[in-house]
Amino acid sequence: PTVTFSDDNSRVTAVLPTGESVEVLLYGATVISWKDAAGDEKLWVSEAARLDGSKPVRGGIPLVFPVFGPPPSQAEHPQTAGLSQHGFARSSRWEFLGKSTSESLMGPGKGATDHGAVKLDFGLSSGSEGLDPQARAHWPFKFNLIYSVLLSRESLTTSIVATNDDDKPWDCHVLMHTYLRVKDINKVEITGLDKASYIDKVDGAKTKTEESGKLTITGETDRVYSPVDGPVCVVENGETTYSVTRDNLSNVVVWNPWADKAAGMGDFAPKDGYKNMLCIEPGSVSTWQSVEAGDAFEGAQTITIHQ
Ligand code: TA6
Repeated sequence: PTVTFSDDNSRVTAVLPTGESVEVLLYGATVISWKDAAGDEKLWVSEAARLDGSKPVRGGIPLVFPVFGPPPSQAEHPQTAGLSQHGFARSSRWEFLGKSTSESLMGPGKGATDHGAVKLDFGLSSGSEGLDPQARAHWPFKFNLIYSVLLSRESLTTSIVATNDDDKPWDCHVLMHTYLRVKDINKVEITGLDKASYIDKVDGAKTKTEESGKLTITGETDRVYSPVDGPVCVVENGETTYSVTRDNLSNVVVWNPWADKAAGMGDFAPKDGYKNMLCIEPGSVSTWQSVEAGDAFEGAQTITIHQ
């Protein structure tokens, strides 16, 4: 595998010998591209996405920490009330900590057979000079985040270790806000959510149960599922194109803004782009994860592509 930095040091790209690639913006440690061996892009990034650090990226895989959604009120959750929507991880400049290739990942000698896998590590801590000022001002806890992006021939794994370096506990949400690229949202079904309960944020945040084994997207959809374990799959035209598995992340958010909300987002382009994207967002967001001093919260997703 080769790992290269852009001229302006804003992003790092890894390419496997068989052609698969991943590109990560240091701003937010945001994965902004993931291509298969044929060069087909698997993620959706808005054509109007800011990639200059002026605002979180509209697309790819923004990382949500320590709060999911709009900040709670001071009364509800004083710890995170002052933060902006989805927290500061996606709007901070992370450090590139290094790469490891398949030998070190899979054990000696295996790299040759599996045509390589490469893991990129990124770090952000309370002492980072790239930390979004909102964090220091509104979330004055000592923490250390390590975010890893592991590219293999048929999958992408993103994982986070959030360590509490303070002398008191703190709470967090963690979520990987993944924009998957789809050919036509009207031909998509999502499986693996049957019987799962969910909060329907488009319908008064009511708690409902997913009855059908196959969820279709026919309008604005914004649901926080608490599914059982097992993969959540995106099926297009009857063929599974993605399967998403989670490690220690109890929720899956399914979001598509549809036409009106897409029209209202300045950085969402083209406006009919909602037909080509579907957010499947593994996370732990329905309850606060309380991390004791010295402890860590760990969570990961693996997205497997099916040719
Ligand atoms: O993905 C679920 C969600 O919380 C939606 O409610 C919508 O707000 C989306 O995230 C995008 O949020 P953003 O802050 O990136 O515009």
